[in-house]
Amino acid sequence: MKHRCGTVALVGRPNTGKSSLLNKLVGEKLSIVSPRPQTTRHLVTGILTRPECQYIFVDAPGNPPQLKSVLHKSLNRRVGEAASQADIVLFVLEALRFGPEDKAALARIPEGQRVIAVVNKVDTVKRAADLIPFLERLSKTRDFSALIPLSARTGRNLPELLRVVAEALPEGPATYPEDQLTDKDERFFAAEMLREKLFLTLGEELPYRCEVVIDSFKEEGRLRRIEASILVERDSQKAIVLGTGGERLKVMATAARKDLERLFQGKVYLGVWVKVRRAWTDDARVLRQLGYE
Ligand SMILES: Nc1nc2c(ncn2[C@@H]2O[C@H](COP(=O)(O)OP(=O)(O)OP(=O)(O)O)[C@@H](O)[C@H]2O)c(=O)[nH]1
Ligand SMILES: [Mg+2]
Repeated sequence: MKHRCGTVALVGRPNTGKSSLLNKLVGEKLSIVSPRPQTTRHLVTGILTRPECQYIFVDAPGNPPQLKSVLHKSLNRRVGEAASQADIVLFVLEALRFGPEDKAALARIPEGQRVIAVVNKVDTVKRAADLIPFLERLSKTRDFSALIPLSARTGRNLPELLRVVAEALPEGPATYPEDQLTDKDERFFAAEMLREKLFLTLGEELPYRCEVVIDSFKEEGRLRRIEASILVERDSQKAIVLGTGGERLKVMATAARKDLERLFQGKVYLGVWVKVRRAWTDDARVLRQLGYE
């Protein structure tokens, strides 16, 4: 059998489980996950190397349902790029749910691109018989290469997905060394793990008003010394992120540090500040500094 290698983009409306799926496929928590929509803001690459195939998965942000800010427009553009550049696209949706936001996300995948419908969260389906008519209706909405019901949570049917994807990838040697998991650097993960805690801890709109920047990242022997800032848009938001006596920030920073120690397999010092940066989600200059185009 010939060796295969290629890129596989994960797209879909927010909250369908794209990041969870990427993590489960590569066996490492690379992409942050939360119960809230629009958690992912970057293209996160996760590489799975098998003897016969190297899969380069690219987890994309969920297509924002409304383009309310410069940030949203930038995210949407990135999803489009990821979808058009990939060898194959996984359109991720939730079992028994195919609504207007899913349709809009599907419509943004360029015509002619090969698409597999990944029907995630089948562990939530109570009556298995309901799935068949759903898959039938779904199959009429686009010429999918395959429809695969699975669960990123339990791992059910993931081997089938890998088999079908491998068949669709071009023949060729591996692009990355076999032990490489991602193309993102440690700074990126430091910012993301902290941002995840904001999504898991803060209520309402606040996580969407926050961004994390890494001010410095130093390796001192086996210790990684990281200084980070959380950007918010208003003083009142800063007070909420800090919590009484800075207690909330401390809990979030500790949780992020533990994730990073696991990921980096070494000791981490994580110092975090909160700074007010007005209207950063609409400030093209600030967004560029943050790594969005
Ligand atoms: N029951 C169940 N829940 C799942 C499954 N996969 C993901 N979830 C949950 O769905 C929620 C959203 O998961 P994410 O992986 O962050 O979804 P996403 O598509 O990356 O979301 P965005 O980045 O916002 O577009 C989280 O609460 C996950 O735990 C699954 O297979 N079964
Ligand atoms: Mg995500």
